[in-house]
Amino acid sequence: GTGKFFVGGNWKCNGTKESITKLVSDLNSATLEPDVDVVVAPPFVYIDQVKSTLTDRVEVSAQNSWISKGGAFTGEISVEQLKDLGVKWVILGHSERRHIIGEDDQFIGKKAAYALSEGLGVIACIGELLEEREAGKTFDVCFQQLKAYADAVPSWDNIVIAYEPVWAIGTGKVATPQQAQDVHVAVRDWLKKNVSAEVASKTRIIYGGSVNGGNCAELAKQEDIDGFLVGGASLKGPEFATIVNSVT
Ligand code: G2H
Repeated sequence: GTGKFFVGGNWKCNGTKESITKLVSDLNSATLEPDVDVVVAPPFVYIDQVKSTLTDRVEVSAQNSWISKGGAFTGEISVEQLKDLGVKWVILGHSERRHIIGEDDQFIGKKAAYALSEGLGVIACIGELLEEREAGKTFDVCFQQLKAYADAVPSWDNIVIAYEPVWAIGTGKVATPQQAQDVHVAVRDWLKKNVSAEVASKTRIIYGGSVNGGNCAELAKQEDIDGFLVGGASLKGPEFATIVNSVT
């Protein structure tokens, strides 16, 4: 792998004050391999609760952020507000926001550029739909999504790429280690040709889509898998710790 292993827990739109109290307490008492960046992304409304109770060992991410400076944008959350709460990362371009909410490449690219300009790290998601995979368009789709980030951002220093095939998300149908590895290699190759050899070798490419305590070890062995973005299994503290500790 490339650089430090990175494991993010994307809690999505799940949890209550009570369940999050339990999850934080389980994370605080878990043994986490020291050489792994660990990040959790609670729903906005629980970020402050998590920040004030979770060990500093684990950084906090948002699941979205507004495209520019805050102001008259009803219902949005600004990067400045996230920073005020001690948030270090933001997940952008997640397939649920692309395909359910309707965010497009350009909008996502602008959000990424703004978040980076304000000092947040960006977990930049990409990934193909099942019909796109079946039509042999996996690489084309991923490259187009990558290009939108590349066209918008001035630097890749603070970006982690999350490859999440949409057919594997929340379905229990995980990509095989080889399927994931093949796309990760293609992504790295794209970065090399279109950004720079340095960015290609330094940027962490993590896998997401039905990662759990049972399948993480085989995936983690792949040369170009530098960590995971975990949804469902990140809601259980001990299982999330198992995934963190699958670093090889
Ligand atoms: C993919 C992943 C986390 P899950 O969306 O981003 O979710 O692990 O539930 O498939």
